[in-house]
Amino acid sequence: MHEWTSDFPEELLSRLHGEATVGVLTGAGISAASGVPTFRGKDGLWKQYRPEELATPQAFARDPATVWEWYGWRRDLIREARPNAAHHALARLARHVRRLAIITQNVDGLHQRAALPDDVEVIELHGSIWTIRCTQCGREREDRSTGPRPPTLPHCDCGALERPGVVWFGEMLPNREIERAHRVASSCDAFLVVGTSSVVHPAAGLSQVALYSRAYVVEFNLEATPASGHVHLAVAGPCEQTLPALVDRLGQTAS
Ligand code: BV8
Ligand code: ZN
Repeated sequence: MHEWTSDFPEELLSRLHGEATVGVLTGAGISAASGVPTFRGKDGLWKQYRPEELATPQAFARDPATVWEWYGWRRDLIREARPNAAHHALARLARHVRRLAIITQNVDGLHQRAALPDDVEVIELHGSIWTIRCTQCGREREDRSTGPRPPTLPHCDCGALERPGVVWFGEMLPNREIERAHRVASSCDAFLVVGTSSVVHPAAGLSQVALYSRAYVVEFNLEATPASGHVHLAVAGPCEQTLPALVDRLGQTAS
């Protein structure tokens, strides 16, 4: 069902036509070239912690200061980061097709900073690092400051401790976002899976939703993942190179 390739077969190019609806699922690999560490790559560690140990409600209940310190460290990295050629390639791809929707597991907001056309929908499955949520009353607020710094932790007007407005392991994804993501995956002509290890559910299940809904599914990654076995095509290489190459190729066929 798939072969690693460095070229783009007609079957893919023909699916990315002017009337096509395209869904894209992105993961940490699309922001790697912007200097934002991936979760499971070699640079995925922070101090002696693995993300899975920090991105949980239990870790926050046990040691909110350490979890806030990790998010403050990531905020600083992300604030300095710029969208890379992969983010910009998706913005360019939107101009070749009728509708493009981006479903991202990333909380860095880099897609929205890549000059996307207004009609491109970005669905943040796991929330945003710039949102802060009250642990009691649930009030959410945008906060782009240098972030709470231990030992002073943010508290809501109601007096309760505030947490990062993201989805942690063991937590349900927001209904609205997962329903919108399912709608995109089940109604698109082509579904691109970019820079994700496809191990975290329910996001990782979206490529199969697309497949069962007869979309042409393409994976862009450096290496094989659990999704590789069921995609139509796997494009090997750094997505900051392969995605721009795909859009350049579309430009050639369009002219
Ligand atoms: C849920 C927080 C219902 C925000 C994240 C047992 C108990 C409890 C739950 C579970 C369980 N078993 C399974 C589960 C479900 C669990 C899960 O899937 N666990 C996995 C690890 C087995 N899922 C959940 O808990 C979800 N909620 O299911 O609720 C429920 C409730 C209770 C009990 C059961 C079920 C919530 C999942 C959300 C977790 N929050 N982030 C934050 O701080 O960021 S997930 C975290 O992983 C990030 O969001 C990240 O985006 C996501 C996925 O990782 P990737 O994005 O794929 O990044 P990764 O580093 O893994 O891979 C990078 C890839 O890019 C690699 O493939 C690499 O090769 C590639 N790459 C690198 N550079 C490039 C590149 N590719 C191309 N070009 C490059 N240049
Ligand atoms: Zn509150």
